[in-house]
Amino acid sequence: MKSTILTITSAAVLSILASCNGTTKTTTVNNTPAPQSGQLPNPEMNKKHSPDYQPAFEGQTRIEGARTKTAYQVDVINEKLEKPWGIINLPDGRFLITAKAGYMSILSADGKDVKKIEGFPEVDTKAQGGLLDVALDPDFSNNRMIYWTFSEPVEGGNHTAVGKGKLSQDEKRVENPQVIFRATPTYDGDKHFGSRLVFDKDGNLFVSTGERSDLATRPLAQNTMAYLGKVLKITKEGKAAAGNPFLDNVKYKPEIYSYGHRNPQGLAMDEKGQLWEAEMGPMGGDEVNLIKPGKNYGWGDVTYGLEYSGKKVGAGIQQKAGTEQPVYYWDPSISMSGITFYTGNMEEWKNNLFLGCLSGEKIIRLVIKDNKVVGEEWLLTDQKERFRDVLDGSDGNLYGITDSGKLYRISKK
Ligand SMILES: [Ca+2]
Repeated sequence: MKSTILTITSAAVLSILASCNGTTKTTTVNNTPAPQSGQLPNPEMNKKHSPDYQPAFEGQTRIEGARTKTAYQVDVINEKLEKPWGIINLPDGRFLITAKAGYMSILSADGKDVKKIEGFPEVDTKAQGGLLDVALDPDFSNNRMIYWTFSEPVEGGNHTAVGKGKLSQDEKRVENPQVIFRATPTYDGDKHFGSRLVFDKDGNLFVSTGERSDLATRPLAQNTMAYLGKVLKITKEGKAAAGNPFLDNVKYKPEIYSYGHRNPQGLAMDEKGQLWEAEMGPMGGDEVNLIKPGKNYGWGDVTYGLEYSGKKVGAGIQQKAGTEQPVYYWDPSISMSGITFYTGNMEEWKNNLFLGCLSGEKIIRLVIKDNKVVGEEWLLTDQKERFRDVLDGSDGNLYGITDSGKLYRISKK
């Protein structure tokens, strides 16, 4: 099997050792000098789409570039996955990885051994749809329950749905799969399904949903009787979680935790138990948000991005009373997907937020202090890969999966 090893030294020289048929090739692919004090993380950030838009506070965008000092190694430990979308660890350190096509795989910790799990409900795989994220029941060791999101094909189109089922003892099937939640209204589209799953400390499930992209559905992100463009909090049975902010308000669906989101493909809990979300903006305006119960995050009225045509979104508002500002935003877009906080072996990365980027083709590291971004670093830019999800591995390493089917391991050297 072909294996690729990249080494990053403390002098910030990155080299590839590609071993193929017994020959080893070493190539220096990145010797960009560390950003000087006050410099942006990357010169590409100079191409703003909306130069007139001003941040709401200092440090909300275009923060100073950061540079990792500790040496680390990058390995591709599998490169034959079929369009993976979500990755988590099983309690024994193996990986559970979703395939957009509608199944999951279990990979050994070294990435070499792959077992397929089938028996999932039908998914709509058009464009951005498919079997999407996965989460383990906090009590998985006893009940073997797994939860997943997917685009469910139904009459009239599709919607983001949450399924659950039991992993069979032989790990080949999901038993008694059930759909516990449907983010209606159904729409005949193929974009912006969200979606990520994160359990809270009480065993309830956060679910993020997209607003389905089209102008026809965009206003539903602000419609509190629709489930599109939301962060929801549900029980393991798919009901509104106790303590949700709108349980007693008939103008809101009781499962809603926050609203006004565009296409949130990133959700992660930090070490204090705070929920963070990342959502793609249109042309510019990709956001990282700190999610608070009952709050409105602005989309599709308030954004630092522009329509893909270059026109303003709506009235072209970036700040509005009654809406939450992003903790951080990007213009130009970095197009993030999955995110994770790091708790691993690289001391200087502890509690940093890592974001897998799609068209941005990199992993971004954000240094966060007192809920403000104080540094940003672009990692693996030379790989030219669309990173769909990142994982804070239970073995202390960082992992990433790509649309091209690779599983990356980033470990301390
Ligand atoms: Ca927003």
